[in-house]
Amino acid sequence: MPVPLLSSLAGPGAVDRADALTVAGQSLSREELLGAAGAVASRIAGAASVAVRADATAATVVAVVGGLLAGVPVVPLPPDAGPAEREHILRDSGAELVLGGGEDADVPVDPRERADFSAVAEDPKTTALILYTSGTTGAPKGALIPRGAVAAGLDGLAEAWQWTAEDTLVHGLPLFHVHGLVLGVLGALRTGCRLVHTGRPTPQAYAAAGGSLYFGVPTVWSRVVREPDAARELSGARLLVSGSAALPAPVFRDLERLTGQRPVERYGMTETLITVSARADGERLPGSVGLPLAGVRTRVVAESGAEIGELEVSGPTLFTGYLGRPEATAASYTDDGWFRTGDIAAIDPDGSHRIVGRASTDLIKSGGYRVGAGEVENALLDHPAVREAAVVGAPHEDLGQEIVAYVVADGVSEKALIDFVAGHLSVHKRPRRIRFLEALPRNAMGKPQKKLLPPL
Ligand code: MLC
Ligand code: AMP
Repeated sequence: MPVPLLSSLAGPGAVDRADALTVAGQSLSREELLGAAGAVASRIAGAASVAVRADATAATVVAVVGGLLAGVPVVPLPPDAGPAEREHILRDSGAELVLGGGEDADVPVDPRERADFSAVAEDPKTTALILYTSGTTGAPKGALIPRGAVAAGLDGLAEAWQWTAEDTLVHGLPLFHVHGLVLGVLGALRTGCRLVHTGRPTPQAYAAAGGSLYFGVPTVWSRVVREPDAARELSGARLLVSGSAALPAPVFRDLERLTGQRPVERYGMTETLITVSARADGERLPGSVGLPLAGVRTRVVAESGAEIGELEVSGPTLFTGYLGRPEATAASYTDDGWFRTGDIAAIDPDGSHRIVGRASTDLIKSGGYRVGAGEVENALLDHPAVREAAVVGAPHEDLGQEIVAYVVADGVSEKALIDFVAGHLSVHKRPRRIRFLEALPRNAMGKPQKKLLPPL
């Protein structure tokens, strides 16, 4: 029985090919994917949730689809997560098993296996994915993403981008976040288009892949335009899509100059999936993320007289809450039921949206990854030599923001502290630079004053 969420996988009329899906060089047809996922589903059926070691491999796609077939919520684990982050995610989610292609997995996943599995009846309210995402303080929270939100979000994007089975989607993004996993894998499986995952999102790999639809975070696009020969190879594509952080206007213009086409920018969050996007048949302007997707409503709550304010959203793509954190869930909604994004935005008279910043400086976006300052500060404080720590995002040409830590510490090197965080959390959460101080600036109450930190 086809799974409605993945309607193109085995439904009547689904067109198959040997390389329907290629991840880091390994290809599978849809039938092979369904068979291998069936073998996973039969092993995990009945589990409350399962974790998947989400490296960029075909095994990860098989494991995630296996979870969807079995109706078991999937918790993607960043493959480079250090012990602190991994243990937190496993304990907090209660995942009973870890699936993966490697030997350390409880349930080994082999894309060559085949088994029939009768998919569970589809209920749009049940959780498809539990995605761990950082807040300003503390450890990451598990956002519960229902099947219906994934389906609605992908259908909204398919309509806005004229995304069909005729497309070949190319990207090389990580498979543990909304961008790479929900859009970049489940989007291909729902629309029925061919998927080429390049392993890493390098300009050369994008140039060689010959796709019609390309996804990237701004750091990927700024690296592409720095390789003009690679960029020109994308001229024949139908749509170049940027998201997960603001696309700098110079990168937008360089992409247009080198490829002859304007990129499509879209906006979203783990908790809301993608809510706003430029359209394939609409205007594409630097700094604009376009219009709400079908069924999504947006509003900007501004102080009187101001044009910009916090963006709030509602609609069918929203999460159902943070796992085990009813207070945090309640705090993320207004009294009248709108989700507070924490992003500062403006809506122009023609309805197009501009994202102009974030309400809190303690949520950092580096290379498109969302990193909470508090989580990195806590990791630094776990080092025996560190007495105080304050973490900020500093503007950075390649990464958008780079993670910078100010620490008060005795006898420890910058490199040792960077490696310590890279080893405890995920590698991308490591500070890129450390500045040693005698003391952190504090107010009369003893609270650190990040605004008073010295320039780098
Ligand atoms: C470096 N490395 C280290 C290290 N320093 N390893 C251990 N210890 C250290 N101290 C290794 C890394 O493991 C990696 O290895 C290599 O060095 C390069 O790492 P890096 O320098 O951190 O990578 P970088 O080039 O900075 O990555 C750029 C990037 C990446 C763009 C490829 O940031 C990226 O993939 N971003 C995508 C984030 C994303 O998908 N966000 C979506 C969130 S969803 P190796 O072996 O791996 O090369 C969302 C919703 C929405 O936002 O709207 O989409
Ligand atoms: P995450 O939860 O990792 O998906 O990160 C969500 C955040 O990414 C949003 O709250 C925004 O701050 C940011 N973001 C995503 N897309 C865009 C975009 N196109 N422009 C600016 N910021 C974006």
